[in-house]
Amino acid sequence: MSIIQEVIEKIGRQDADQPEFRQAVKEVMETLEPTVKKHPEFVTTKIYERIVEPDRMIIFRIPWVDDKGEVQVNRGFRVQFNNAIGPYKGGLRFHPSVNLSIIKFLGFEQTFKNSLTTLPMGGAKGGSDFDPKGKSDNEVMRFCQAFTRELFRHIGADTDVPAGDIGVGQREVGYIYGYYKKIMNEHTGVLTGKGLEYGGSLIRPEATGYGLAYFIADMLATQGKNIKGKVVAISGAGNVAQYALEKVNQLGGRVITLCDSNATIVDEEGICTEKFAYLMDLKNVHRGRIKEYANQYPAECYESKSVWDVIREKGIKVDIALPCATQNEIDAQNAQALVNNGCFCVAEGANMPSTLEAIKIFQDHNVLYAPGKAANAGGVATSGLEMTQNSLKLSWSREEVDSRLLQIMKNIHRECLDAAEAYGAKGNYLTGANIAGFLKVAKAMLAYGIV
Ligand code: NDP
Ligand code: 2IT
Repeated sequence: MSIIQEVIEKIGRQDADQPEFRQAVKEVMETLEPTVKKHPEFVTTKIYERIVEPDRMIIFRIPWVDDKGEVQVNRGFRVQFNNAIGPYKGGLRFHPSVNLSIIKFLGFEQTFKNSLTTLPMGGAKGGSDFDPKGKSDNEVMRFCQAFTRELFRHIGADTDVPAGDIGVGQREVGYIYGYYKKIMNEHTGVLTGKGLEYGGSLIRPEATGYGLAYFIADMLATQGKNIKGKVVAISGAGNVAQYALEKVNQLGGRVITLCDSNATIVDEEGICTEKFAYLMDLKNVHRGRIKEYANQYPAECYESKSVWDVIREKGIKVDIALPCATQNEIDAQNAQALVNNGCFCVAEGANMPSTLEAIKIFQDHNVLYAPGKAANAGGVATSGLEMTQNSLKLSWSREEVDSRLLQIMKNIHRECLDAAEAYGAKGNYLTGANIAGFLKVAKAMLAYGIV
């Protein structure tokens, strides 16, 4: 049996109760097969076995007091996956579904993603099963402070730099950073995604969505196409979805869908300028639900259905699909429906939104398919730029950060294609992203010896 299959089987046995982590390991490891022959030194030093094992996993109790004076207890996580190429770096997720499997898969993916950005950042992820929905600002603040009371001892500007993810945006980063600053008495850039007044970077809020659109533009260009006039389906209605929508609009595409965990809206005319402003206000100021959009504008609203279910059931034609909500949102059935309806490009704003079976369908039908670790890397890359600005103790202009983001996305696109070609999988962005991300981390691990 190949070393790759041995590693997949070992994780299958060892982490049998961690389906998301096993899925991420299988997706990455299978594409690394061509590296085994070219790098016997990785086999003898057991790089493949070592890279699927996190450096450490921290799990802790978070007791806090709600507005009624009742004590609540949540579970906190920080998985420091790999710091071979730089300090641990990766977001925090607050969502009731959070468990060790999800945080491990995210930390594993982050390791390769961060490597692709070309910036010196290792991989980590953290979070809690805390549900921010329906909580008051004060409850969110007390929770964030309780979370930080344990997290603070594990992070640091040169050790581990958290940021946002699902359920963690600028409000939560502010509370966490403010409490860290208070107890440590230091103002270093220990979190990214901060507000502009206290060390945040311009373009960080926009970066994941903008970067995703820049990446698609480059993919389409390889086939002599562009975004202008294309019909685009976006899922989610949060940070990534919002700014992907804005940039696709700017590039001339027509976005017709959005969703949250309660409903999907379809607006065939396109969610353009004035509607975008309404959406930003609805989601970020009022923290409302996406179904309210359909009360404001002529749009269809489908309760309890994902964007991909609606596209399949209604036979809606889209050219480009951008899943920007959560893991495993596109299964085989919905992938097949996208292909049947003429979709020719799928780029992942979310982490691991396509199941392994869905990915196979995209690839078998020659869909331009970009995995999240390449297509959504603009967010963490701009976090890296925030860290640089914090170290330099200065702030770059919007134009400066945006042009660096654009260049990084172009580099990632090129790295994916070059690695895919060098390892016999021309045009395969998944194989290219995984191999390019892996090689840098593996070579650094090799240099350190057995540690
Ligand atoms: P937000 O919390 O801002 O938004 C998440 C959106 O997805 C919301 O509309 C939410 O709906 C929906 N959603 C979340 N979980 C589910 C679920 N289980 N079922 C249905 N809908 C769901 O998060 P982000 O936009 O930051 O993150 C979205 C995705 O992008 C995640 O996969 C994240 O890991 C990834 N990502 C984020 C980056 C960033 O910089 N923020 C960078 C790279 C990747 P509801 O409000 O109903 O929960
Ligand atoms: O998945 C991701 O890349 C993020 N949530 C962003 C992480 C970061 O450190 O900016």
